[in-house]
Amino acid sequence: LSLKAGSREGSQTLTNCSIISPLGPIRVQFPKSLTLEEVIRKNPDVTQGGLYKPLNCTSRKKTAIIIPHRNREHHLKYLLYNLHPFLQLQQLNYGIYVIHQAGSFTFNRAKLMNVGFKEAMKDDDWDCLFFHDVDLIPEDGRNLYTCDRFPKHASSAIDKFGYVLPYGSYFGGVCAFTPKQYMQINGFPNNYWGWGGEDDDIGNRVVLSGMSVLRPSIVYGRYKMIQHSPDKGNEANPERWDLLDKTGQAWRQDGINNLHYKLLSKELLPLYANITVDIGFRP
Ligand code: BGN
Repeated sequence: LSLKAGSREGSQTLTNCSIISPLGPIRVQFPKSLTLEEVIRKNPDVTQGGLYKPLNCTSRKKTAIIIPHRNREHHLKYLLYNLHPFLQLQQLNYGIYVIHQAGSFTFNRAKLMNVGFKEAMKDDDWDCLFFHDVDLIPEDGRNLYTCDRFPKHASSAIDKFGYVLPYGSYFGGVCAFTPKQYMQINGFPNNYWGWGGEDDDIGNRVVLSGMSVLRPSIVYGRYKMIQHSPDKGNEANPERWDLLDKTGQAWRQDGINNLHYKLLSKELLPLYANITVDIGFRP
């Protein structure tokens, strides 16, 4: 269906987008000798900084994808290869941000997400932010990368966990917030250094701030995880149980309201905005 209200793009009047392409299961591919140049070539309508908007209609949805990253170029290439066409089929306005942690101090996934939120919101008033692990590839086009009434946990069925939730409150992998929902939970914690627990903390924040978690069905929320050995510099965090015990007291003090970082560079690459940041280290 096409809606009455059009918008002007140059001299052309465009109608609002409605999903016409049949969305469904996707055969995720990992071509052996894939190069980034090839991904660029396959996405001619993506502009500098990894931005895209539908050519023939006006999308009312604007989604930023935030990907925390360090030393996973190989995964990033396959994610971009699969994610760009996935988002284009959904006819979204979108932008992809890769937030790269500089240096070799312990990795901090949640703090990088906070940086991504801050930096993305400087560029545009995104309706929705998807916080996305670099090694997860969505397998069904009906897993819409748009926001809802409550925060969304999109990766409800990852192959590594047998395509079901590993436990009921699992909030890891891919999740989505409107800016308002993000501010309501005070963003993500800044003090989880290393692997584990930060996603549980974020899930707790959603509930503590009076919201619930929405999830796509396990038919739509399917993801393939790219196999990898544990990262150097992202060892399991021995403090995670203690931190998780304290989320109830800590979430209002630690989050987007006390975020400090040093922006080292922001480059608009053909497939994504590359943000390199010094986020410090575990005190
Ligand atoms: C959990 C981790 C999550 C991780 C999932 C799936 C913790 C906190 C202590 C209970 N949580 O156990 O961070 O995403 O496993 O791997 O370790």
